[in-house]
Amino acid sequence: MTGKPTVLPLPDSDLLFFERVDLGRDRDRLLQQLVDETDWQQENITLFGRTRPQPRLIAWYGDPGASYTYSGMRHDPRPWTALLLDLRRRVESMAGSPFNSVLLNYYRGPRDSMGLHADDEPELGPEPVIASLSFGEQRKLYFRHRTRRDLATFNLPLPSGSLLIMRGATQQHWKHGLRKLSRPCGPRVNLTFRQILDT
Ligand SMILES: O=C(O)CCC(=O)C(=O)O
Ligand SMILES: [Mn+2]
Repeated sequence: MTGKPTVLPLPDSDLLFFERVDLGRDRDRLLQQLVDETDWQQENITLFGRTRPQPRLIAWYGDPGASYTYSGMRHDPRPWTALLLDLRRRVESMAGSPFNSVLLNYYRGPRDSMGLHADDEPELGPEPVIASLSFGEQRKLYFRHRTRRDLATFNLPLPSGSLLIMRGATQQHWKHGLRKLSRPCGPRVNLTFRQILDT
């Protein structure tokens, strides 16, 4: 059974956290299935004029037309698989919000990571609801306020089977990221369900 969500105590945010959600099947099998069946892509990232492979693999799935522009490139989604449709339906009912796309991130080991960013692309609208489902290795998402230096960095461990819902003005005030680790760790897959507007 999915328990009650916790409201995370971060000023200028609206964050709901389910420590463990009921997905109707085993989390380890879901991780393996997502690793095996997803059409993973290796994208590049350009920072300070240097281009290198992103330190993770990604994949986009969604409704036709729910395309997304980042790093100046338009990405068209792959059609939903049966598994992703099933996860979407469950996540929509827990978040109380519809989603027309999902970004999957595959962190293969300790050196895979995501830089500090906000999900504030114009196609998500000013107050997006983003539902983030994690499987595999527990890693910490860290949050940093964009302007208030008096607020400490907030670290949120994301266990396998947890669901974090980011809503309201969260993206306007906070950035988040996932650091590399200096110890060995297993694989992790994260899915962020999103609603792309004006498709
Ligand atoms: O892997 C995570 O938990 C974070 C993913 C994320 O922030 C994103 O896909 O925008
Ligand atoms: Mn994000």
